[in-house]
Amino acid sequence: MPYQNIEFSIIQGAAVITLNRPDKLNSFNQAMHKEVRDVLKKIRIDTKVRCLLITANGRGFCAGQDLSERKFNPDAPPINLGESIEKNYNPLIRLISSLKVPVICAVNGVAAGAGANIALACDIVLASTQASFIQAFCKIGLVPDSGGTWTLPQAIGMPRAMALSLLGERISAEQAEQWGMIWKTYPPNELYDEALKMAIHLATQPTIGLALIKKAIQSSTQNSLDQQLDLERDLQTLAGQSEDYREGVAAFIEKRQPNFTGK
Ligand code: LHQ
Repeated sequence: MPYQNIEFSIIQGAAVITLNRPDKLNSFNQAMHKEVRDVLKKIRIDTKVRCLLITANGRGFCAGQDLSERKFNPDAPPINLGESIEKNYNPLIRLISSLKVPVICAVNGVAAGAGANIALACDIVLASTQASFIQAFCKIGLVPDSGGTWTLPQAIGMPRAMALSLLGERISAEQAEQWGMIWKTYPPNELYDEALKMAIHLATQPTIGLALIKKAIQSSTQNSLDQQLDLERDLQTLAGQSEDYREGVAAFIEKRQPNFTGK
């Protein structure tokens, strides 16, 4: 199906979503939200997809909400932003974070407002050395959304999360890497190739095991050590029943490369 605001392809088991409104720094309007949601729902049930890569065209990654949709109209009642969050941003973040397959984000340029927090909702965040991150919300009187008040303190701790959110200062991708907010940076001309290579690699790995790893790591934020130990036991029980576990052990013993099928 052709899309107007994104590009979508599947390359060797890796789905690739490319935000494609470069003249607006890929900010989200209603139509783009709908297209991304639509694709994410398809990916969720497509067993051929074993990894997702999210990136964008042009010099920016995503400047958050398209503010031209939010122009103040003195004759109309104020827009209820909570409704927009409920309809668009929360489902988007829930869809991304509940995908079983690994989600890589390749941040090719500036990521501002919800754009920054959409990136942080992904499992592995890579960025161009020319990229930057801005919690821009405070500059227009808003609160960080798209999960940023949850992901950011977890990633970089309270003091940095608070200062970034209150000041709206731009931080470079290299700073974000040093702080542990993202995984790695690459020169701009290498980012996409490296991200795709990683996505295709993950698409050849034990997909059930990776899904269970995601569940374990995500659950750790709510669990005590005791609960987490129980969860690890239960997840390992499931992982041990996968065909890929058998294949992994067999390949090790036979000193050959494993051929994981994702089952
Ligand atoms: C844009 C945008 C944009 C439209 C650049 N919209 N056109 C959730 C729920 C409900 C409501 C509200 O919000 C949210 C979540 C949010 O995301 S709130 C935060 C919204 N985002 C921002 O406040 C960031 C606004 N953008 C910027 O501060 C700058 O554009 C950054 C720092 C991202 C980049 O600066 P520059 O590199 O200097 O680029 P630029 O400002 O010149 O932008 C390039 C073009 O993109 C320009 O259009 P033009 O026609 O003049 O070339 C901008 O108007 C357009 N653009 N962001 N969010």
